[in-house]
Amino acid sequence: MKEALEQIRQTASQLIAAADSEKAVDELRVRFLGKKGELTGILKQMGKLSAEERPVVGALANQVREEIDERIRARMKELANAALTARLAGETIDVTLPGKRPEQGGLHPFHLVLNDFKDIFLGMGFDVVSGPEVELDHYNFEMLTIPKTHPARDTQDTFYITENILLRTQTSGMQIRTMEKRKPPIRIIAPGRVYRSDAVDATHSPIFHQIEGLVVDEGITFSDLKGTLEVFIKKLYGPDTKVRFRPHHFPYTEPSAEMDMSCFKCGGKGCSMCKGEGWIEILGCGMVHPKVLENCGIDSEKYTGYAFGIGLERVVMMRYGIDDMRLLYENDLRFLKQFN
Ligand code: 2NM
Repeated sequence: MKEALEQIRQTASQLIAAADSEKAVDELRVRFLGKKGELTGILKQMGKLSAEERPVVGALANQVREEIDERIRARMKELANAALTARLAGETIDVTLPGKRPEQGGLHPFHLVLNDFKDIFLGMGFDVVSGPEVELDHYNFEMLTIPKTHPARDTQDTFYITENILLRTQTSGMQIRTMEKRKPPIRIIAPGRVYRSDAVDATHSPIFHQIEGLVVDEGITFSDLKGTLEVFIKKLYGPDTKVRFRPHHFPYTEPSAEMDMSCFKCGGKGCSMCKGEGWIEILGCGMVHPKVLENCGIDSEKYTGYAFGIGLERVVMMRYGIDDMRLLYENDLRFLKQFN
């Protein structure tokens, strides 16, 4: 029996050392130490031994069991370590590989131009104001003395939500609110999205952007209007740019004018950009009608003011040579990425 135990000890230690997976080691545990295992088989025959032999063989059997158990644990640990080492080697990260550059957004051409507008007017002491796109008829039309019969109120042009609520067709509601709230001197620009029921084509969109300005103080004259807007255009297009004013009509200004600038492409000689004219129409302006001032509680005997409105789309398109307005709204990244 002692020889049988020695035999088990030897076989087990050889097989355990040679086992190359945790599964194989576990199988050996069952084979040698399990309930129906080889060692248990020997112990079951202990009854046949004499009273002297029994404790000796029993002690040896325990020793062999402990030794096999110890070898199995050690081999298990070895295999687990080897597996971990292999896994870590496989998962090594090469920190010298180039990274993926994160996609970076940029400003829409509208904002590039709007930021220039803001910088120029802030530099001349103007504030920037903003307000609701869903506007009351009262602020969009009535306070500006636009009569109910005026073509601008035609439902063909204006998106009405109810009889008295509409999508603003200009930002003038903000000029009116400012005049109601603040005392002169007032110097503001109001940039924003405006709406008119136009069919979409290369130069029209039912949603577009306008920047309107307003100055009200004692002694403001048409010369102030001309000087300020000339400085503005020269800052935007360069010091050699010339301007001219043509008489026009707006219901809320008197007198009213349109301002042209010398063509930025040909300098005034005439080209395809200015259709041979040498001049490009750029904005509308005028002296705020005394009735508009009075509507807002401003004494029109003491104060005068001027106002102007300029479309953002045309300025953006001219600056970047964009020939179709729809490109500005489609948000195609291939288009937008050219500006940053
Ligand atoms: C324009 C042209 C001329 C204008 C007038 C006013 C207000 F509220 F002060 F009366 N805001 N904007 C104005 C004047 C707008 O856009 C082409």
